[in-house]
Amino acid sequence: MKDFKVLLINCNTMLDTLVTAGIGILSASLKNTGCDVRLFDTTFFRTAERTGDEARTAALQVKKTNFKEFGIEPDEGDVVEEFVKVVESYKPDLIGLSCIEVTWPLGLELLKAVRHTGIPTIVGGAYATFGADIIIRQPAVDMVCIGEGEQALTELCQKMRAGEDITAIHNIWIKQNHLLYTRIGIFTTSGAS
Ligand code: B12
Repeated sequence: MKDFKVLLINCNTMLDTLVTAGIGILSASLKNTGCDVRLFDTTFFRTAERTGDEARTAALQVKKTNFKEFGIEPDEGDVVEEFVKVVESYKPDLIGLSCIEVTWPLGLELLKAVRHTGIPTIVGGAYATFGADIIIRQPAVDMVCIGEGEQALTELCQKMRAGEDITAIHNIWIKQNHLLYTRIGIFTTSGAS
């Protein structure tokens, strides 16, 4: 499946430097099935007034950390512009956004910025799992993954690549032609597109 390209987005809060387990598992699973995978990571872009650690320091949760001492400073590039450049040069077959509720607004901004390309999008993670109905309403979102994603995403990619039906994959809600396909039924998406 090397000819099937997936761009994963680690939509992270600024300078929270832990790589999420979810992204790692998804990337490994996709690579095991032969997909070409790239990661766009928002961690090192200046996407907020203060870092997660600064917020936690203010809340007396952690001791102050000086990232500069470790040679870590936010990238000065604009996160949305850089993302558009990556999408336009890599030309993925699928864009997979991983986010939590606090990073969803940024993730949505990224997806909106590349909607003109027509590349299918899927959103997963803790927020997608319990806020799927909110996320799927966005015109820039085609699919939502509810719960574990490794099997769902690999099956989705295999089926997309083979041109097969993708409307009945476990854990995935999919919007197609104004209909929403879920495991519990098919719904009309009036108001969404
Ligand atoms: C470990 C953890 C942390 C760690 C490490 C975070 C990290 N970056 O790795 C620390 C302590 C640093 C942390 C910090 C925070 N956390 Co936290 N954390 C967790 C915890 C306990 C487990 C997450 C995890 O690794 N799960 C295991 C992986 C394998 O599962 P996963 O991430 O869900 O991914 C799977 C699926 O969701 C899906 N999936 C994920 N992404 C995608 C993308 C696509 C395209 C697809 C198809 C599928 C998919 O497939 C994956 C594999 O099956 C969860 C609670 C929970 N039980 O999930 C809270 C949780 C995610 N954290 C939460 C919060 C709020 C935070 C903080 C904002 C707290 C704070 N105020 O500082 C910060 C944010 C930091 C950040 N930038 O992410 C909330 C998010 C709630 C929400 N509304 O979205 C949770 C759900 C806890 C809760 N119940 O409130 N956290």
